[in-house]
Amino acid sequence: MEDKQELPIKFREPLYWDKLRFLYETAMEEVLTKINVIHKENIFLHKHSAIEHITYRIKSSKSILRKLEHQNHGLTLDNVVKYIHDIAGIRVICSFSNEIFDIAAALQRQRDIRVLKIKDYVTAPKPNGYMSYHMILEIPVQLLERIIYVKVEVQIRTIAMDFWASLEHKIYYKYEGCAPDHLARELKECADITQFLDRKMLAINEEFQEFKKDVVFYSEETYQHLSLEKIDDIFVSDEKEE
Ligand code: 0O2
Repeated sequence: MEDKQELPIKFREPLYWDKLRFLYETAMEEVLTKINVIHKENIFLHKHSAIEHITYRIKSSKSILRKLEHQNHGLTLDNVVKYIHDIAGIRVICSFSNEIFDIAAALQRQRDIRVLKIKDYVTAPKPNGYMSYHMILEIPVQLLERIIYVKVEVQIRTIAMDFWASLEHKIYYKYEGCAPDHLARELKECADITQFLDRKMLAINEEFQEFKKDVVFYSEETYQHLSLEKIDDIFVSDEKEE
């Protein structure tokens, strides 16, 4: 493995990191705008959005280099772009577990988004109990002279899943990955409780939705009666090719 001291001098130049940061930040903003549109349309239609809140960050150069080293890749700019998929990272926190898939599907339907990889730790949680839905997306960024495709990682999870993951991450960081066995077991127990809580909340919500059916803001009938969908038809529309 290359030593950090042997990094090509240009790679150590702060302007290279600034350029990368600009590209990833721009791509992240594009995806954030799309998520915001999904959020607002949901509020308009249902007076409720699946999205509780959103966090986002750009990975620091130190973390990028650590990850490359960990993956046994040479410390080059090409490898950063090729192998580090989460330089731009967005976390979408949902109310209920079923809504995770609604948001993922809404993003997948976007015409200009390419889905490179999906890791569904919601349907199949990790052995330690981690649950989250991960998508590596690629989004076009229109520069002055050309269009480039930049990767953005989107993690979608419930409040309960996020609570567990944040604390587990902190504990494992504290122990630098060498937490005693009984802690791993207890964390797994907490993950099971989290899963139980999500299921229970989902069941309560489903019962509530059934009860609320007749008083939704824009029921299917109201929507059709007022021909609100016709407003969309006034605009030029473009469907994603399958
Ligand atoms: P950090 O420091 O949080 O950014 P890939 O991206 O597919 O090449 P990777 O990164 O293993 O490989 O993908 P994966 O499994 O989708 O994990 C991506 C991120 O999810 C991790 O980033 C963590 O943030 C989070 N994650 C994955 N597994 C766990 C887990 O068991 N516990 C917690 N708390 N978070 C997890 P990083 O870069 O590993 O770490």
